[in-house]
Amino acid sequence: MKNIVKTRISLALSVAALSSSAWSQVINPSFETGVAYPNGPSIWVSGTPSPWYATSYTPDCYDNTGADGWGLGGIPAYNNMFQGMVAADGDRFIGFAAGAGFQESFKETMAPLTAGNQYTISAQMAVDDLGKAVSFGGPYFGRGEIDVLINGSSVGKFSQNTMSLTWETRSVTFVAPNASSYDIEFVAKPDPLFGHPSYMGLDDIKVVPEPASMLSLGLGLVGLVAKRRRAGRQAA
Ligand SMILES: [Ca+2]
Repeated sequence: MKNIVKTRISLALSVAALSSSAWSQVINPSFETGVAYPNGPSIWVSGTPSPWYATSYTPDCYDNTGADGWGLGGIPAYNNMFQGMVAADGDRFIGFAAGAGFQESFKETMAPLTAGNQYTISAQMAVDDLGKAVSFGGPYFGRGEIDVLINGSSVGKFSQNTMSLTWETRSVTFVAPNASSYDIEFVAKPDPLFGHPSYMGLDDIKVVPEPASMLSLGLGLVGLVAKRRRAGRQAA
């Protein structure tokens, strides 16, 4: 009897965890933990806190507190890029750019996915299109896109922002391939209409199973409980 109560409680907890919006396979999804700049903010080194790492050029870390990243004043060398931009979640976000001949990008290895299940990748995306940083690949007056890659293959793009300096939710859906591990990577792309250099912000990244996949996970748990119950009866 005790075991049945226990499994009922654990089932309830598991279902609660699955349905929570906090459920995500991404590690450090909002860039809030880890060291961004061991030697202080610099435009010459990547500001991606672990386990994130740059795969092309040097994405920038913004930290509204100014403790470890570019503060609310923005990046001085970039004419105060993202000045006054408050992180979508917590204190930090990443800014990265695409221009003539370069597309900044960064990546991490996520927690394992279930091959064949459908997942949604969502994030908060912003753009500083005020024409800054002429000397550093600018002027950035485009509204770019962000290419989303799983294990090196594009699974879709976060479409360009409709407003300046405003967080907007973007998402793409994909089916997890057969693999022993899963990398997620974001690649900055220039404005798709005009090719203008673009500098985007990204924060609050989530990779969550689609409801159909969650249902099959839930049914799996119910089956497990039934099995445990039968095993319990036989033992008793
Ligand atoms: Ca954040």
